[in-house]
Amino acid sequence: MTTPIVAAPDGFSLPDEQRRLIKWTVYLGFIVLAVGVLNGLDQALNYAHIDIFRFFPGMRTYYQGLTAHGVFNAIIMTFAFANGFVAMAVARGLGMKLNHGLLAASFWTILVGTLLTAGAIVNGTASVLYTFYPPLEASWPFYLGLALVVISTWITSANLFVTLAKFRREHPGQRIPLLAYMGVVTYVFWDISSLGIVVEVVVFLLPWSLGLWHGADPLVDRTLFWFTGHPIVYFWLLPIYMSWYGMIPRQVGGALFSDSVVRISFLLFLIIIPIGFHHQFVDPGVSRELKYAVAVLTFAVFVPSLMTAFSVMYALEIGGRRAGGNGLIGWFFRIPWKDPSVCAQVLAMLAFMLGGITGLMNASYTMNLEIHNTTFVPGHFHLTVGTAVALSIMGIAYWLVPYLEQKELWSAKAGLVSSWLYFIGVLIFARGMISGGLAGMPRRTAISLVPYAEPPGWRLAGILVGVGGSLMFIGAVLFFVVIAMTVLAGKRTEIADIPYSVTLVTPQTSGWEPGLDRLRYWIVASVLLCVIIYGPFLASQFPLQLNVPGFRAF
Ligand code: HAS
Ligand code: CU
Repeated sequence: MTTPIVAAPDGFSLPDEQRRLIKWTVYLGFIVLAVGVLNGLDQALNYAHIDIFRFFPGMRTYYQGLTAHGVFNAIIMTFAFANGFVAMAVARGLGMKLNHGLLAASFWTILVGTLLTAGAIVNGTASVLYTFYPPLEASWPFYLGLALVVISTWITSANLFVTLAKFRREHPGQRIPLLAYMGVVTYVFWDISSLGIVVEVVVFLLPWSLGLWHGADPLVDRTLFWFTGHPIVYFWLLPIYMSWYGMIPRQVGGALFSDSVVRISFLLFLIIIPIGFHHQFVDPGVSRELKYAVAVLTFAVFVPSLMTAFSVMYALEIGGRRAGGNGLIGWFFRIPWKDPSVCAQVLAMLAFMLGGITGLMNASYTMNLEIHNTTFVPGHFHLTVGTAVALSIMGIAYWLVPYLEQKELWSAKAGLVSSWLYFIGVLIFARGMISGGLAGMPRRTAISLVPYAEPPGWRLAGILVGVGGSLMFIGAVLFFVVIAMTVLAGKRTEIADIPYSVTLVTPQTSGWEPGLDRLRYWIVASVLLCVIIYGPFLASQFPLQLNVPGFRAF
């Protein structure tokens, strides 16, 4: 028997004014993405020794461009997309409208935050990159803006919790529908994860930029940053998993084989938050034992992604076989490749397999010593956030924008060309970044300006990065054309519902499985592990050394 994973399987639509707010939240993400992507072209060409920085306002130097690229794409776009998409999916999953005041508050907060942060980057007072490590110092609007961007996600969380509480009151004894479950766990996970960066920015960096502290404590600030900076990557990823689990099976005519596997995978992400130290393997001042414990936990967080890989692959296989595909891999060619939404997301999954493998390499301590701070790392993360996430968001947009606008997609063909260009581009780009990194090419460096003879391997790597990055850029531009034309010139149509998956096995209401929905126990487990890993380290840092003066390099 197949069971829908939504509470209102026969259709539910959000009130128009809520749909409008969700639309503008998502569009804010797309606008920011467009600026970020433009700032990606200059970065990629830099590796091929082509310097276009001087031609564009807002990216006059390498570091200004890199800050814009990282902050806009990786922080603001992803958060805006999550605030809109996840809220919409939770509402749909529960079959209930959201709290309107909170939805509006979240939108305005992220809008003001974006304007403040963008203003500081564009006027050149915040070229501190997306990790903003002190003692590099930015002007206060940068930090305040980022704080507001994070607060907008907390407001969205509040909205999800209020709506879920109402659902539980009205449907006592029922399991949380899977689509809503994934969204709520994503935000609970993020609420805990974001505490590090909030303390760093609100307690230390913002007052410091206003002259209230006289210096910064770089190790403590870096540690707080990576407390959040690691799990942030799953806050980017989990909304995409919602689509891969909760929507893609439906879009390919398949089904999810297990409801519980999905919930367990999300709970594993929720529990394994405190592994940010794997970004600090080379930091002095962090003990060997702590680094070892975190390396082991990092391998553990590989598991829920492997579970996802197998579940989603099986869902694709069911769809492909139902469409007449057979043999070991014949089904793979029978999924609807002509649907740009499916095509983009399956290509994103393929890229993510390589992203996952490179992640495992990063996590291995001895390998990390080899590749840390080299271009290997951007090679890894353009396969993960840069493709698994970004290309999936483009794929989702191919049905989401038509749904939000009630208009037909402008050109499916252009969407397909865009997806393939982006995918082929990232493979070339990442090949360049990864081989360059293995040859010692540093990341975050204006390679086009290095005054010494390049070591072997750098030249070819740089050219591949330039060529691959340009293809990704062209693919992304085509995506924006499709979306803009859909909004401006799409034919009116009526799209009643979003795609949502069915599961082969009904969610159980007895036995151990309902325990997966008792979120408070899992939250306690998650917080406990954070305290065990971070508590002793942070306690050992007192009294804090707030004495390193800030400086502006660019
Ligand atoms: Fe990472 C650095 C380890 C995942 C993003 N990572 C970064 C940075 C970013 C980033 C942005 O341990 C740089 C930060 C900076 O600026 O310094 N990462 C990992 C590990 C994983 C991982 C172990 N990373 C991600 C994801 C990201 C992301 C996801 C963004 C969304 N990463 C590290 C480490 C560093 C690091 C170290 C520090 C490096 C350093 O020294 O600086 C794992 O979670 C990955 C698990 C993934 C998988 C893949 C599953 C595949 C799926 C697709 C299935 C395909 C299908 C189609 C279904 C196990 C789900 C198939 C069909 C067929 C027919 C085949
Ligand atoms: Cu990490």
